[in-house]
Amino acid sequence: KQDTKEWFKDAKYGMFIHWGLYSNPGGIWKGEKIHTMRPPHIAEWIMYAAKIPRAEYEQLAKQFNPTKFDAEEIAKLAKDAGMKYIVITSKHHDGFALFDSKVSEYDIMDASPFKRDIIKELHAACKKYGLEFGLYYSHNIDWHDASDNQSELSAKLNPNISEHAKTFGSNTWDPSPNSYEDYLKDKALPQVKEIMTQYSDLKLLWYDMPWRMNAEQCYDFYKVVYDIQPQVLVNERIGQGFGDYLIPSDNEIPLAYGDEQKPWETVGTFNNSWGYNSYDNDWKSPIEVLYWLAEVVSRGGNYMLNIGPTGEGEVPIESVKNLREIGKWLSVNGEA
Ligand code: FUL
Repeated sequence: KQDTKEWFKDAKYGMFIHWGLYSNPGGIWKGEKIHTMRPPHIAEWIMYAAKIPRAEYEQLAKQFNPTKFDAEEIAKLAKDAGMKYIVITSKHHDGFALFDSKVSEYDIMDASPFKRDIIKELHAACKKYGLEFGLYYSHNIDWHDASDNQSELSAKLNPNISEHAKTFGSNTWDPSPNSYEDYLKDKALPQVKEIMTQYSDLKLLWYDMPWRMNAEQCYDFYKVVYDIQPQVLVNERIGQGFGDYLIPSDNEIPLAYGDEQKPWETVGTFNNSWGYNSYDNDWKSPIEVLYWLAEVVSRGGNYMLNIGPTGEGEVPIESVKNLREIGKWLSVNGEA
């Protein structure tokens, strides 16, 4: 992994993409702005925040037809912005896969009218534009298939745990009937195996929200990556200390962080949401983004800035405009 670490330390600036079924409602459910766990409201948590039953949320797949999606345009946008890599949500907490999965029918090929492997197209576009590629995969939280994410178990381990901490992030309103262990064995691990096998030369695997996972479970997610693509760096959010690189909290510039062995990366939103939020116009200006980039990079980290395409596959115009400005500035004033 040493070579990938060297590459990563030099890369400094990347693009994060949150895109999925939640991009269609864009933060609004049945006419109401949905408030997630803390304001400002992150639109990719809509299923959780509005407690949408699984069968009802599944209907969004039938409407997911992002015909304006153009992988090359996105890769070129990242390239022109001075970015060196892209990481996209192959599956977020809602459980829907943007890639061709044989393990689950809840994926872009079987459940949506779009029937184009988004990950494959973006992977190819990144290769074309000389960008490196990585994938986000929500291994623990899966509101569609992961039962209740071990909330009973965590209560047993820690009887004093608050109700909020016990269930936070779990589907308690309409949990899948299978067990959490079955979900890991039959969906999550096999899907990670699929993405590792289907997309070659990956650089990064971005896990998330490992709460309540034990060491054995986390180790399995490290191993499945290492066995197929040993060069891939796995992020800290795999859980239980198995990560190859560290991630501070979302949108955080840490004071002292990382070391020789473990580089780090701050992930940041362009407005306040990761997934497209139709009513959040609080966009970071080019100057603000450059401030974040300089603060993070001067402390030795990488900055991965997020875009959230709409349900139609368009990148919000403010992100496009600001990224282009930033790219111009970087090309004149030296790279990050
Ligand atoms: C968080 C997730 O819960 C958010 O939805 C988002 O993916 C962010 C990058 O990580 O912990």
